[in-house]
Amino acid sequence: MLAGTVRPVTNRSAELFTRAKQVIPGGVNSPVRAFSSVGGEPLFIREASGAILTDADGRDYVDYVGSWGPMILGHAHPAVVQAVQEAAARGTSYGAPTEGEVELAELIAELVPSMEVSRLVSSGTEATMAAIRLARGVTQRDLVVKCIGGYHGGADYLLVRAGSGAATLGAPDSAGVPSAIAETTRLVPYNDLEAVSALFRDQGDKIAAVIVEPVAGNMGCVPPNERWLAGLRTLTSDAGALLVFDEVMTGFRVALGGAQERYGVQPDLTCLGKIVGGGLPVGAYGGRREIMDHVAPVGPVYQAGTLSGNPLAVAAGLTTLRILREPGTYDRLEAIAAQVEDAAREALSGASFPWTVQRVGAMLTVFFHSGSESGSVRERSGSTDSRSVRGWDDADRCDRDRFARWHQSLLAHGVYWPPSQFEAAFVSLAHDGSALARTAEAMRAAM
Ligand code: KE4
Repeated sequence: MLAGTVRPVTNRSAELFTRAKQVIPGGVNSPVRAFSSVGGEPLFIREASGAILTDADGRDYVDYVGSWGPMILGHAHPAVVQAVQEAAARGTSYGAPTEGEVELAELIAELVPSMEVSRLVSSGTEATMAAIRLARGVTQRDLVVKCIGGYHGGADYLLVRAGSGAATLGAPDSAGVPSAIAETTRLVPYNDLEAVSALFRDQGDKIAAVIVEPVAGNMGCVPPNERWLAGLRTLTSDAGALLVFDEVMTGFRVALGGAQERYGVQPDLTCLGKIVGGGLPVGAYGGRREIMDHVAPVGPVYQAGTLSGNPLAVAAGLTTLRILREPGTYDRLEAIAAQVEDAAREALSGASFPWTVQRVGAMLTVFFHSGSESGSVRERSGSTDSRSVRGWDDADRCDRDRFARWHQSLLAHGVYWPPSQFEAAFVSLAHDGSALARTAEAMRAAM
């Protein structure tokens, strides 16, 4: 049913939220879902298909959260649903190796050649935790470098000046992280190669790894400037530190081979999540054999997981990646995402307030801020934007209240945009003409 259709005034989401807050912290199982930075209360979702979510009251929305990235094929893709159903009928978990895990590791190595050897885990957080432990084990060094506004999941030493939900809540440093742990983390601004270079001059022999989102998505979508990734590659190689690409969000999203394919820079380790599980819990980390042979049971770096390589999750991930590697897929995805960007730019073109739209492939953010003079190149058109959001300092100057009002208006007009200025919106292959038309109309109405 189209958004805004007159229906009995029920508010099942509100009723469920009231109940949820009695038994779940903040009523949600992940903070950013709480809508706390955009006002109002979260919608409880009953079902989804293609690009459309249906809430507990039966209202439909064009979905740009996409489960925060995994649903690149669209929701309830028939082939994925069938694969999961067939896997479930054979048992849901064995705690023993399966053929599917071998096939998925082989496919990951084919699509992301730097991941010659990989280990499956159950979330992006586990993948980044394991990658950092591995880098520390391989280098026998302790320090980890991350970007201000970078988000890599919930590991203590990575929840320092974090983005995503931490930034959304205005709590980039989590309580409960011992100072001794936080002190092993060094912070640099995203896209600031001089800052990283100075850090390496000063402490390079103590740095185990640099972990970076090759396209930042957790301060909003911030592309790497032209020197950033190659510069990090050189600095880490020269210092004997490992370069870790956190491609949990960018993997299979900005290109079939992820950001490392798009920008032509190979890391030592890559972390995957989201799309690799097709909407079920899968993460992965991997790299060259000489590094991965340090992982137990081959080497001394321990990492384990009861549900790692779960057969249902592997079935969903395998099916998803096999569909994504079909010829022409990313051309279609680029065309769809470009239409979403164009709709936003057209709707905002007459705005009296500063704004900028930044997109890389099928992830984008509308920033309610003019950005900074940077001369950066806009990913899609190749034209030079006189202003852009280059890192956290720029993103942090966004008008959060204006974003909140814009988000609320989109929601009222049937478009479900990520409920945070510091998140990326995700486009799927299922965002068809009807969804795009509804999106353009809602964006015009939001002005
Ligand atoms: P998970 O543990 O949530 O599967 O992955 C953590 C993670 C690691 N690295 C990157 C680049 C990520 O974006 C994430 C998780 N992304 C957020 C949204 N930006 C997940 C949404 C949430 O926290 O509810």
